[in-house]
Amino acid sequence: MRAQRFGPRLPSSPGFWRSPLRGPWFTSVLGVVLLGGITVMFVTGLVSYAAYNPNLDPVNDQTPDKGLLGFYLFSWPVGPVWLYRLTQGVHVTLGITLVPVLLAKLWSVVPKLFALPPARSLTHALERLSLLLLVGGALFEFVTGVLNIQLDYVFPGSFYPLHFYGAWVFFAAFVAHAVLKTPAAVRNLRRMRGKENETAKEEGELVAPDPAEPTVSRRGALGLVGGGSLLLFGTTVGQNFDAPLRETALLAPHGGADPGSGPGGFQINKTAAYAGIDARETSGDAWRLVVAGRTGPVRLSRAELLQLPLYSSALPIACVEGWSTSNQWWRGVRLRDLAALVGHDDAPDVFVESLQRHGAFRRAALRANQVSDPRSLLALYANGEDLTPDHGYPARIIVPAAPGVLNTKWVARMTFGDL
Ligand SMILES: Nc1nc2c(c(=O)[nH]1)N[C@H]1C(S)=C(S)[C@@H](COP(=O)(O)O)O[C@H]1N2
Ligand SMILES: [Mo]
Repeated sequence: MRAQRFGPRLPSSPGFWRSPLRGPWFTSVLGVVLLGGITVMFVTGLVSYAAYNPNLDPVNDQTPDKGLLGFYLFSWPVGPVWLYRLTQGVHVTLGITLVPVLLAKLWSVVPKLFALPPARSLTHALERLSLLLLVGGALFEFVTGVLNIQLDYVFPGSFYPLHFYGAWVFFAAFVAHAVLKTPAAVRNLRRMRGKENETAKEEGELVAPDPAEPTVSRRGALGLVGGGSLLLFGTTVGQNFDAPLRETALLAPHGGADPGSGPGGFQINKTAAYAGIDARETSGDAWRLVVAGRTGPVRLSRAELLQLPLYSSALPIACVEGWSTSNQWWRGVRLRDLAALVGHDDAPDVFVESLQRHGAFRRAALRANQVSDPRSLLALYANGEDLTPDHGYPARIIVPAAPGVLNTKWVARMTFGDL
């Protein structure tokens, strides 16, 4: 009998989709949350890309063909010191928190993906094409982002271009979609306000023509989605802080290394063992820092570096993967003093290389504004003691407000100027 009323139960037939939850109100609430959330994701994502100094070719730039898409790039500032900690903490924490909302939103409109005929008109065809880019783009951005923070760079090196170009494709479709749909979403929410109860009648193509018995109210379903988001938030946000708060970040990858509780007791990204750093290369006899510039190169042992004026800075480490530490006390030689040592009285850009022979982050370039800042150090101590091997002994870079990836560990060579 049903088959007669609604035709065969294929996903393309409206009768196939029977959940009584689907309807303009449910979709509109989720849509409005995503409109705000994803806009913040896009802005903090672009900002994160700028923070890498991608115009310092070729070391930092993972997307050399970005062309016009790099129009907005600016020199990342050196303060406030927690700047990247904030922007990237928001990007990653919010991204994880929005996962249930995104999934619920996709679920709420899934009948539309199967609707036939594929296109009723040119406008309709364009709208569906933009929907495909929107849904595909959203899934692509969330999946690549989550894989990157959870599985430690499944696509080494290629994550940046994938996530960056994906973001632009997705956001173009998102803007088109938001412009087309926001008026209807606002109308739906206004119309349903107050009236939203189990008996409120909704109309529209999302509403199932042959609904099943409800097992949960729409508000209940929204509560479930919100509860899921809250749970993800609560088990993620702790990674923006040191122990013991960090222990609450059950979903954050904890890596292989426990940093312990001493002066080196803050999060470790790659250990010395992982990076292939041998204690023999970092010993007092073997290790020399090579500093090149207008004059030089100069070779300095750690003992000779300790003879130079030493300064302290309280700075955090903030990783692109979304975790960060609170301020640590670093002590070492100012980068601008090292620049002056090789003939640069006005600090220029610098190219930093580590002892590490393989791996994406063994070298990085810093901008003149980062080199000249008095808080930027080639650190020799952390929290009053020698750097630990895992935090970059004998010497590492530490720069205010910058992404962790620019804070090269186990530094072997610094080349000032002419990047
Ligand atoms: N040589 C080298 N330096 C490096 C890395 C690396 O893999 N190799 N990782 C970078 C990244 S991505 C981060 S977030 C910080 C982390 O520093 P930490 O391990 O001392 O917390 O180191 C940076 N410096
Ligand atoms: Mo990082």
